[in-house]
Amino acid sequence: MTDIRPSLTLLGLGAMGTALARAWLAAGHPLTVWNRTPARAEPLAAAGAVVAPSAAAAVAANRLVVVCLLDDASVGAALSGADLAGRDVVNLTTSTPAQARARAAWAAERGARFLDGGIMAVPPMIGVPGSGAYVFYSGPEDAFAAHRDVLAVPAGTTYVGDDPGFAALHDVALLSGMYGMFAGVAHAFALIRREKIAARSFAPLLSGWLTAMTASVTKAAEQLDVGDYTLDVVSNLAMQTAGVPTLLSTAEEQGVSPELITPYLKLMERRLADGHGDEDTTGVIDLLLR
Ligand code: FVH
Repeated sequence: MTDIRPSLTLLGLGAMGTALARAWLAAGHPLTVWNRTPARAEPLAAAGAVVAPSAAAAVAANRLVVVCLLDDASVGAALSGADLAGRDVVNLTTSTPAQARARAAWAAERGARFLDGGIMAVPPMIGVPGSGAYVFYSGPEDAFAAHRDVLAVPAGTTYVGDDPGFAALHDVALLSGMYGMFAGVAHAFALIRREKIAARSFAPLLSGWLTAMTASVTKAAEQLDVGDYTLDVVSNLAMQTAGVPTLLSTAEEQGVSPELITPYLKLMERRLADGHGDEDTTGVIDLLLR
């Protein structure tokens, strides 16, 4: 029987690149790989990958070239000697939106179509059905459509538009939201840390509360899109800001630095001082825009 699974090239065999490679190999895709340090390719050769002697040779092997390297500079270094004409380059290396746009223009000058990707997963989630792993893609829609099925093998795909910077922007926006949540979680655990409260008994209360509060994401979006930050407000900014001294005094009593939560609380106070006490906390977003 003829194998009709499309072949592809993968540059970069770090933790993520190796996980991607294993997923494509397991699904039966002929795969050519290259890595700056050749020893990292050996286990993949044993699993059926063709190991190219150079990045240029790997690029020459297939129309679809997936790149998963450390950063944008390493992408430039790896691809500098390759002929990209007629190639579809899919860059899963974490970049800023500006780097992705510049890299797309750079690839276009060399005759390639360019999709940028932002991976929302860690390596153990790759190629695992139901893990929740997915990748944001942006760039030319026809290029995405041409390779959607191959790209969907290691993780789900979410196309976010033809602007090549959008995948990176969505990726970094979600990660930023995550770190904001991690900051709140760290502060909450610090508050109980010196008491006779087991972290593992507190954890379900905290995660349950945070899960319930995620409804605020949808409401804030509605308020932003409508342009009315008083829309469906339940606990307005004036009411919420009245609780700031209690939050700060409790941190003081517990011997906990407020440094993680103070920036947000100060923005709430500024927005209130600007006369927006009847709004939701959504108005804080306007204070962040330079
Ligand atoms: N690992 C993760 O949890 C995250 C999940 C979300 C997405 N990220 C991004 O994926 C990119 C690759 O990450 P990684 O985990 O594979 O990273 P490393 O294991 O550190 O491997 C780095 C690879 O990059 C190669 N490399 C570095 N510098 C150069 C260069 N100047 N020229 C060519 N290749 C270079 C490195 O090669 P070597 O050190 O083995 O020779 C690895 O192949 C990344 O953007 C994450 O942000 C992963």
